[in-house]
Amino acid sequence: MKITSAEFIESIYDLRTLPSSVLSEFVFVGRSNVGKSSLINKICNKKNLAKIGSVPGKTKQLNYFLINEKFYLVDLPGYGYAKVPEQIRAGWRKLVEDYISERQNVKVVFVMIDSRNEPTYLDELMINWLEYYEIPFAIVLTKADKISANKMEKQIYRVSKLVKNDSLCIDYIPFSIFTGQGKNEILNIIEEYLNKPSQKS
Ligand SMILES: Nc1nc2c(ncn2[C@@H]2O[C@H](COP(=O)(O)OP(=O)(O)O)[C@@H](O)[C@H]2O)c(=O)[nH]1
Ligand SMILES: [Mg+2]
Repeated sequence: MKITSAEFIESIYDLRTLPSSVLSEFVFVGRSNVGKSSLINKICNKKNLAKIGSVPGKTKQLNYFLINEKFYLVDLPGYGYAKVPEQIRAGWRKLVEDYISERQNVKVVFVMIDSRNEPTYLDELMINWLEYYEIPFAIVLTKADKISANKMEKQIYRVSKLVKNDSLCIDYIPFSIFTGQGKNEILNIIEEYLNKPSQKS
């Protein structure tokens, strides 16, 4: 799969205003600062498509990017930032769970976890939701350039313990914007799932 065109379409604050669900969606989720925007820019070969390092925890919209005029990448709001008040966090949970449970055209969710950090309760909750709603997912271990291969293996083992339904977990993908590691794996998954029927349809 080669990405030949990528454009920002819109930010969604209310699920009632989502674009029509004709096109497939590939979704990126993870805590604030995990590297979601950086990954989207990297796989699209565009420096400023998604904004890097904007105030963590404050972005509660879903960002839609149209790729090759054929499918969407969806950047879900980040979660688990310590300073976010409980009320906002509850809003996040509702928005994300409603999206995950109701959206018909989601093909794969990429759950992003920092290679260096212990997975959080919200990472686990996310994986539980995906298993409950039977949505295929892949786990991306971000900032792989910051740790050794040995530590990465340990991190994958640690993260794998959150997964109960191995048949839904497509892969564990170490990823780095600096080395490009993991980029082809992600593009291959998108290519493979693009024309598969969604679990819910
Ligand atoms: N070393 C390293 N830093 C990264 C990588 N990806 C993202 N970052 C940095 O992590 C910070 C947060 O990235 P961002 O993409 O804004 O995260 P988001 O909040 O999940 O969208 C920024 O300072 C990035 O430069 C990576 O692969 N390696
Ligand atoms: Mg971001």
